[in-house]
Amino acid sequence: MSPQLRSPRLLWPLAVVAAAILLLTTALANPVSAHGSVVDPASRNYGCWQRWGSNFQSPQMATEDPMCWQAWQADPNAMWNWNGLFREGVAGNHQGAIPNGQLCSAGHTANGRYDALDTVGAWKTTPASTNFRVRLYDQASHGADYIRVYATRQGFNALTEPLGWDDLELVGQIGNTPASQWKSETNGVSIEIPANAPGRTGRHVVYTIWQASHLDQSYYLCSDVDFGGGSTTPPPTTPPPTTPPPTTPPPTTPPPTTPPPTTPPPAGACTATYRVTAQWAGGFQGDVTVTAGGGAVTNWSVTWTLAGGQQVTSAWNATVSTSGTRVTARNMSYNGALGAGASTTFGFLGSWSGTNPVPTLTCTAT
Ligand SMILES: [Cu+2]
Repeated sequence: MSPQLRSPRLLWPLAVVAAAILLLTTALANPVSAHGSVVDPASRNYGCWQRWGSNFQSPQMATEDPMCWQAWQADPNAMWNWNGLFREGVAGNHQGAIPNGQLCSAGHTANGRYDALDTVGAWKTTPASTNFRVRLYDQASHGADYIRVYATRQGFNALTEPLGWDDLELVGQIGNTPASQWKSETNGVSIEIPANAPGRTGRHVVYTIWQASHLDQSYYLCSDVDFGGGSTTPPPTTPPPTTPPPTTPPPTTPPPTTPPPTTPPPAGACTATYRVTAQWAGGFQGDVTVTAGGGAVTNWSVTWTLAGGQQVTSAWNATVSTSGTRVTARNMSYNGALGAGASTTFGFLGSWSGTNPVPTLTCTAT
């Protein structure tokens, strides 16, 4: 994934050649280290690298892509190191660590290498539907403790306003997802996070926080999108959310387990409890805790019936299939075996409309 570096033309003025050699030297002295970024919709610096990495000497960058140009002028390493935009030791307090107006540089991380990504202006956008997916590419196979996707509120003007925390609404998230569950790539892994940002049209910023499962490493990625593509797509019929999305993070402590039934279940049996951990207009996150009964189990499955038009859109720590309104969740290879009384939890994202009742679960074990 290293950029194609082209040799400078012989007829170029000496100063341009010297500058190009300086850039080449800088690039070679700072090999791209293995981390990651949001590649679709492309983060600001990944997008610049994608469009200009193989053509970084072209003076056309200044006129065709002025935001990339100013960032390139400020520090070419912001693009060469498109995968290094992270902080360490934030301990989950993202808003405390990153001041308003500095969200795209992760609060001037890496000695200011990415500061120019905070510049307000006409960054190139990726056309997107308001029901979209964020693709995160992780070259280091860190996996995630969680990934949260935010979008700016309708009315926010990304061409004139610095991005602040109060401009953002949570529009998608996933929980703990080890790299083994991500899609394998030639160099690392990738994952798609479903997101739903109804009621938006035109230019917006999608902000992704990736809490990597590696030290306390958190990544902050700004992607510029054009919802509806600014074209003939009719405005969405879904009304904007009337309830604010949850601001509390999903709990990091396991949910309480159900009290043991008064008659101990037979060996090999299991029970399951269901909890909605977060809910917003049109979407929710759920956790299901599976607990083995009086004997060890080697595999389990949990079934329930969807009421009120719910859908399961993605899951982690279980394989979930839906047939009609019937949902079946089966263990992964690594969490099927449970000792007597032991528990494991899987999670999922769903959509809902009308009501979102808690279903009755059936747990089966072998
Ligand atoms: Cu890393």
